[in-house]
Amino acid sequence: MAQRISLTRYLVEQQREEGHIPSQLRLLLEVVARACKSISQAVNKGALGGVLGSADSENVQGEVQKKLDIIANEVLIEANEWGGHLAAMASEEMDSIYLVPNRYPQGEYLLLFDPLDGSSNIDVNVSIGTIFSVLKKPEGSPGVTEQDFLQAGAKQVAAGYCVYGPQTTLVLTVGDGVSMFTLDREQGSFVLTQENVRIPADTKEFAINMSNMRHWDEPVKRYIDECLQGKEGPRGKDFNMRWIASMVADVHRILTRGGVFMYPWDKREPNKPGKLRLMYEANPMSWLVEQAGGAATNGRQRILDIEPGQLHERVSVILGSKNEVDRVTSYHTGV
Ligand code: P6P
Repeated sequence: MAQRISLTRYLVEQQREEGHIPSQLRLLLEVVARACKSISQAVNKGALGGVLGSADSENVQGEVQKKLDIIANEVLIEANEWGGHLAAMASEEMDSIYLVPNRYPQGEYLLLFDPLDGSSNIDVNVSIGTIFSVLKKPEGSPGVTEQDFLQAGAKQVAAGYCVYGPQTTLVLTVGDGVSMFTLDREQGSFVLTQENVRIPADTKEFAINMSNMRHWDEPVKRYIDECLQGKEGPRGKDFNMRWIASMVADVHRILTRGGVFMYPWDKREPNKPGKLRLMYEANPMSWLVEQAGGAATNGRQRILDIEPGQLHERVSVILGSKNEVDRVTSYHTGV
């Protein structure tokens, strides 16, 4: 049987051999992984754990929070605040940034996360996940403010997600490709199950919420219409559609077998660039996709080049198989 490589060993070897991961970052990633294990256990209890259903509260997005949203957020805060590797955290579930309390040592990293993405699926037992992004605290800034978090996605030093599905799988990049680790529940450890993940440049599978079709702008309507015409149409091939309504699960499928995922701007909220959040959904997922040979744009520009103006700002997302993303982008830009 092939030797099992744990997440810890993988990160130590990345640190030692590749010099990609300073020890503080390695420690941070191990803490995040342990927090994801705890979240996985809470998710897997479901109704038995009394964690289903909604809390009677709303988050900064104005969305009703599920009990598990709050639990997952608390698990990530409590796991990460004392380790000495972080200066502050930001979460989809918190209006403002969370400064590491003075009683703990301050570190040089900033951690951003969507603690439980896809929470509309929690109560119906469909895969959900945690998305995280790591930035470096800007040099010289004495304290930490929200402004320190407003860095383009290209500045990330680590990004990943943990999908809570039939398996619990941690997917990670530190800028040297994408690796996947499956949770061995008996051992309680994440085990390396795939390295150098690659997304095929072409695909026959698109992921979009078709019920919004009448609200899309023309380039998206053109692209999807051509897919729907199948082999008789201009694409000359039939397409399949998937929509799990859980970004982590949809992106995991794309990293595993290719495809294109789209949550584009639509005229329901004309003043919002899109539904998904830039800092802790689109940026980490876009870096993972690019590190696996795919592409990610907002229809017009590379998502990782977008200079953020606000912590919770939204963005239109088109990501996945490079040739398909390039096509959709060309329909927007005419290039
Ligand atoms: P809709 C989940 O709420 C989420 O933020 C993403 O995970 C998912 O891709 C999208 O929203 C689903 O949105 O409008 O199809 O329910």
